[in-house]
Amino acid sequence: MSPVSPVRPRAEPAQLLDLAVHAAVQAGQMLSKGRSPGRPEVVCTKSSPTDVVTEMDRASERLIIDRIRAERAGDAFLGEEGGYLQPANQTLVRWVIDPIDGTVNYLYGLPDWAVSIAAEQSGTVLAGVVHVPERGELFTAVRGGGAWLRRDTQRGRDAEAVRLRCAAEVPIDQALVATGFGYQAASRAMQGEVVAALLPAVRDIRRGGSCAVDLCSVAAGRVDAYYERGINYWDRAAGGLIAAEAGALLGGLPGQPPGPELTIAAGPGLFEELQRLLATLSRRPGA
Ligand code: LIP
Repeated sequence: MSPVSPVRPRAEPAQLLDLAVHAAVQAGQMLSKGRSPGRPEVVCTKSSPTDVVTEMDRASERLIIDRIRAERAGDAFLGEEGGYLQPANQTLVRWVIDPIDGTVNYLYGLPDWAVSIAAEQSGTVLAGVVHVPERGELFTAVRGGGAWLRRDTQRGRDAEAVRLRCAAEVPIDQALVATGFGYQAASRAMQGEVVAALLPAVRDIRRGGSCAVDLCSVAAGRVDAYYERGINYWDRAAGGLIAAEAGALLGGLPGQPPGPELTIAAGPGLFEELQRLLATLSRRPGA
């Protein structure tokens, strides 16, 4: 007879968020202070020669995992840089970590990079934080509790949290749409064709360089929508919850959840129109 796995109680989302915030702020301080005046050393590349890993990506992921394990030894981790302990049991809490989302911005000294940490259980993200140290911004959400922004976190001040609401019912021709591009030349060529076809239909396009920051920008109404192909789960796990808790709809191709094929986030009204348009554009020959 196979052993029956013990039923674990549902983890407390507010406590998970608290731990995620502490780990993210600590990692953000290390990344900001530890950044050398020149460019950080690239230790290896992944999907293409421009898809880099710096020593700081690895140090950040190590710090976050060690910080969380010190309090929750039995949890599982999925980290962009190879974080370990895949769950044997779906009811474990799993931490989904992008130690630097927007690594190329970090490499060049541009401010839009983030530490992104989500906590999920049984496949549902319960809590998420996206910390943007160079802007002193901390975006947080727990499922069902709304999305929030606190500023000046780096300076240790307990700034008041502001509740976020995404823009709703924006007509597509008025929409400011953020997007991003993958690291492989062939997928960039396709992404270029899609964006060229979309550009005349919208207000304008933005390419910030971090999926996590883009999703928080949707949450804060700083852009009206975000879409991208080729996004990994660690890029969007925390930002996706924050956007959803701010009222955004998230999805992929029509009828699909967000995934590597397509990730879209936008307020009601715009989401449906953008999804239809992107589905048509990605069916075109060559796209
Ligand atoms: C990056 C994303 C960015 C996207 C890149 C890449 P990384 O993540 O956040 O928006 O366009 O393809 O996935 O590599 O900096 O963690």
